[in-house]
Amino acid sequence: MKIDVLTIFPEYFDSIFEFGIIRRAKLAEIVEINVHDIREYATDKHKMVDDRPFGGGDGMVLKVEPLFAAIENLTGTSDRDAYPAGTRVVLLTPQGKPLKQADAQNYADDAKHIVMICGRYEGVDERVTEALVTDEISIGDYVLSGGEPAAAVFVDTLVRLLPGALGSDTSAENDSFSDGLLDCPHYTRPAEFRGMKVPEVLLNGNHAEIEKWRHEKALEKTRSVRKDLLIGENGDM
Ligand code: 6GU
Repeated sequence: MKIDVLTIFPEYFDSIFEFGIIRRAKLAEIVEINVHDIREYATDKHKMVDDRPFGGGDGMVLKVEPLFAAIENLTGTSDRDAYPAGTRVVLLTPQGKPLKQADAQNYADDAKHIVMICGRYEGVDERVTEALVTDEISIGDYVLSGGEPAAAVFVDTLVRLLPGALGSDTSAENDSFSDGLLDCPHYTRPAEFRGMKVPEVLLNGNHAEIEKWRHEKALEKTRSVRKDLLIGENGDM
C-alpha cells in the first residue's frame, strides 16, 4: 500500500512513523509512506496555503489551488471519478464519518493508494471536498486543532491490518473491536505481585477454559464501558 500525507506541518510526522510496527512494515516494503508539504504546491509568489473565508468569520480556510495541484501530481487527475482503481483521497475532518475498525479493514483490504489531506483552521475550501475527496473521516467526537493527529491514527490502524505487518498472523483477529467486543484482560509474570494474584484459570493450561474465561471477561468489560457495541445497528442486543 502507498500512503501520501498532505499537510502544512510536515515536521509533525518526522518521527511518528519511525517506530514499532509501522517502521517494520516500511522496512519490509509492506507500506510506503510519503509526507508532503502543501506549501510546495502553492501557486503564488508568497506560497499562500490559506486565506480568509468568503462571507466573513473567524479563522482561515485551506486554499483550493495548492490542493488541486498536489492531488493532480499524486493521482494523475483532479477528477475523483477518474482516479486509478484502488485510489482513495481522504480528508481528515471533524465533519467526517467516525472511523471504525471495520472501515479500516475495508481500506486495508481494498485500497492500494491512499492520499490523506490534513484539514486545518476553520476548514478546507469546499471545492476540494466536492471535486477531489472520496471519503471524509473523523477519528471521534472531539475537536483537534488539525487533521495531523487523525492522519497518524488512521495510518497506524491501517498499517497493522496489512498482511505481514504483525509478527503473528492471528494477532489482529484477537484485538479489541475486531469481533465487536473490547479485549479481555492480560497478565504476565509474576503470578503474584504484592498479594495481587493472576486468575487461576490462566495458569492451569486448559485452553478451552481459558478461551471461555477470556470471552466472558471481554463481554463483561464491553457491557460495563461500551454498551453501545453490544447493541446492533437496529437497536437490539
Ligand atoms: Cl479528522 N480533524 C480535526 N480537526 N478534529 C477532529 C478530527 C479530525 N477527528 C476528530 N476530531
